[in-house]
Amino acid sequence: MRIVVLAGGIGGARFLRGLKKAAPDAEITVVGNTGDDIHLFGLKVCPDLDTVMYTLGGGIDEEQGWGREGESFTVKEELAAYGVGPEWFGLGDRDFATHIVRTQMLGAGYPLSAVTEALCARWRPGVRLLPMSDDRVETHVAIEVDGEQRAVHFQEYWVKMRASVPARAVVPVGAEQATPAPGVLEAIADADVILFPPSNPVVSIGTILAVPGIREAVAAASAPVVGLSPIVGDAPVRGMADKVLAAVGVESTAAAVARHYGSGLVDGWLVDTVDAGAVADVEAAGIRCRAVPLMMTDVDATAAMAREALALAAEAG
Ligand code: GDP
Ligand code: FO1
Ligand code: CA
Repeated sequence: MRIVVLAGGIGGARFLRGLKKAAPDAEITVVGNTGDDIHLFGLKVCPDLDTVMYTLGGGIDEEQGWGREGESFTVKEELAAYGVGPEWFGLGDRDFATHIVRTQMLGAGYPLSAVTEALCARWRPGVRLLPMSDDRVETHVAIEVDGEQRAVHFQEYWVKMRASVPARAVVPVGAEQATPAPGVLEAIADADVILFPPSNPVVSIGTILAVPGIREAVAAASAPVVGLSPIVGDAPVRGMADKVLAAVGVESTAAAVARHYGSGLVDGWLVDTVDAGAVADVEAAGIRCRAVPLMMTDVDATAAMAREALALAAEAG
């Protein structure tokens, strides 16, 4: 079975670990978000691609959900000693090697998709990891500070500011000029099932869908599309999804996210059992809906979620 998953970072990566367990014989293609990418110290950092690669490759810092396990921060400390910032983004020594290899290959003319394939040759994530685009797309957040409007890079908004001020708008800069990476549209067209994991609907899945051609391809795909809500009990399980949903005028509920995607895009939607009251609302929007346990507490719990998503896809197919 060919499964295509549009994924961000931590939520998407953890879901993929369960999906691999639930469907060990499936060919899984991941279309990864690159809107979080940031250029630091002359290096290109791809947080969401790396989180998927490290998580599925067994190198992730499990408790944090991002970055390498067993990290040290000598390079970061030395950069700070030179007064070279920013200091608020935690790049570890092991992680730096990934960004050096990536930046070196990009500099030699390889597209991001080829770089990602090369890095995955080491990590062997067990899925085909494709960036959403080889072109540069960078998510910026419009905020208002002391009455003045400012745009900050998504990582600054989240990591430095902890999303402590309202987001007025979320802008995937460069998306309009970007084209899907090689293989992305073909994978979507050939898929038997397309899944939206419980990734951030705005800055992860929304950014992937903002690349011209991808939303259209998913909507036109013969495969059923099933999503899992990242919102449980009217709040994100972790992170700032509520803040960026508010920026796009979507309330932080499981049903509102389903409606935000729309029945033209998703055929099925899983909500957590605490949101069982939302099932009728989602079904009224023309989207099949089930309430099942949606907390990815361990791989087995996540595999159960993945099985539920595949079952709903089979029903909607
Ligand atoms: P990020 O790029 O690192 O933020 O990762 P993603 O965008 O892939 O996923 C972030 C989303 O995952 C957040 O909105 C969380 O609410 C959601 N999430 C994290 N853990 C869980 C979980 O156990 N269950 C569900 N349903 N959502 C989760
Ligand atoms: N997230 C943080 O909250 N603090 C950090 O210092 C941080 C550093 C970092 C370094 C490399 C990387 O690949 C990811 C990193 N993240 C960090 C996570 C990153 O902000 C992700 O984009 C988030 O998960 C939200 O998408
Ligand atoms: Ca991310």
